[in-house]
Amino acid sequence: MAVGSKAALACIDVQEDFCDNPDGALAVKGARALAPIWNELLSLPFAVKLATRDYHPRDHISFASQHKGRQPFTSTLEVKNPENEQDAFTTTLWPDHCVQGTPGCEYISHLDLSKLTHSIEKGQDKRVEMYSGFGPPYRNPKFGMTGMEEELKKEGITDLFVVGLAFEYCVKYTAIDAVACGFRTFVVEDGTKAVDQSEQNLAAVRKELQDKGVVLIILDSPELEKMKNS
Ligand code: VGL
Ligand code: ZN
Repeated sequence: MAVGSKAALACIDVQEDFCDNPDGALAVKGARALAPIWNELLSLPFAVKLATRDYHPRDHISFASQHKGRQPFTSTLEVKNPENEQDAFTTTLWPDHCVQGTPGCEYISHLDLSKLTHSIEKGQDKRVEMYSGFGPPYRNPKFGMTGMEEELKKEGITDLFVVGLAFEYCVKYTAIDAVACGFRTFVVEDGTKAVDQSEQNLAAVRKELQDKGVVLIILDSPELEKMKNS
């Protein structure tokens, strides 16, 4: 790592409902098998090791069950900024998942929780969807940010390594926001899995990340080798 840099690890939504075998409500194929990789990363000397978790109320707007005649995975919905209805984005509707107080909302038991320095909850406001650990995509005005940016900046973090679930939703939007916050941002590809694992989707997500300034690496990339030897 460059002189003067300080690195953080962000494990995104490593929760029962997003893991398979046994399958959670929104299981991502191959997710649970990544636990050794997440734990290996958690054992490295990152200055901050944070996890985020999706933490929805029962009646969250992103649940297809809340909208008559809508289907999970295929129906979409326009979600507005509660403070400016012109500021809106269209998103996919989901099966009920990560409901506060249910087992599906818990971090998976394979994750070495004792290594975490921070845990950030997101998606508690039933009116808005947020994929990024930093907050919803609204900027006009900003609404419902989680405080993750402030936490990382308070610790003097310059570089952020992102892993977790799911690649094209919460991992992607967290990484894109991290670049916008000024962090050098890496997604460790063998530490993430997508909902749609078609080669076409993966290629499109990789391209979008690279276009936005995110660096794609793997566990054996030199960026992490330096962490391992520090
Ligand atoms: C996520 C869909 C709905 C994620 C969260 O963690 O990627 N995906 N809520
Ligand atoms: Zn969610």
